[in-house]
Amino acid sequence: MIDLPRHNANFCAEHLQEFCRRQMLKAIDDFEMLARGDRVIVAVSGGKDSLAVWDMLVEVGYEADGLYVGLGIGEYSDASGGYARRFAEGRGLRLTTIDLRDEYGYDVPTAARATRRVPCSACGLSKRHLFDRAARDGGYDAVVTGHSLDDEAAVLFGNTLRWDIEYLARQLPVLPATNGFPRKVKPLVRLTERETAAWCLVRGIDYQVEECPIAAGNRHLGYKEALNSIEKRSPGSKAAFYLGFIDRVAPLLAGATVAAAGGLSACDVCGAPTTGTTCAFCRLVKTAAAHEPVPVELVVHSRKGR
Ligand code: Q46
Ligand code: ZN
Repeated sequence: MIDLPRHNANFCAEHLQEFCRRQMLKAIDDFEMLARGDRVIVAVSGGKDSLAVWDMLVEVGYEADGLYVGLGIGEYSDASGGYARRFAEGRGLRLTTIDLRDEYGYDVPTAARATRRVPCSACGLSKRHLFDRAARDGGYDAVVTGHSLDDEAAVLFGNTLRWDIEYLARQLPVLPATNGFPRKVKPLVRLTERETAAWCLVRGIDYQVEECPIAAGNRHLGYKEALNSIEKRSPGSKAAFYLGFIDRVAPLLAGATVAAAGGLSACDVCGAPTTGTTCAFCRLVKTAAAHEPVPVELVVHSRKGR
């Protein structure tokens, strides 16, 4: 039996699966994420959320392939790739792996140091670019990510604390395809991490339990903890906060994003759409690949020292 206080219910394994599937399908329908027959590529990290969304999509009949990006974050990345591979092999699913060090000559700690970006910014830029490109090259209809209700509520909390209207306006569960960028969808926004962990448990999915060492102590985790303590006292708060925002506030912000620049052209190195001559990813690769490798410990320690 799995206890889900926000629904005031206990679920057996079978009902838990039915509940998770229903929540995912409701999100897909309500937010018009996918049409029947869409082919999707899932951004797989080896953690519970991305493996759960891949499993659920396949289970309800979508053609879903996976893409894992080896970020070079020490043992964490080595282990994460193993979980992704074993999951795909065990279920006969197609997983593509791109290793940043092998294919582009850098890793996330080195990119962070070389470009003086915070590691998550170098990491996010790399992943976004590679997922977008895989979707374009493979003719996929959408990129799927495993963002859960906890993730989205935590990001919303941070954006609200800063009243960052630009980010708030773009914090949607589905971003339509524009200017050569693929559609991006988050089918798990109605499910909590606890629920996706329960899904993995009942489905026999082994996943990376460790957090990325670079995330330790960051603001995002702090927001999650704050929301968890609110949720503990008032079950259902997280869903009310996030889904209420999407339902009632996001439509009011619809005009608040700076319209995507009209003048996009093809990157002179990789051909991806960009506002400049060379896209941000190709500029990052050039700088990071020329830098001597930086061990992850150096990046983690220097962040903690701040
Ligand atoms: S962005 Fe940052 Fe994550 Fe990349 S460096 Fe680790 S915590 S893995 S989703
Ligand atoms: Zn480029």
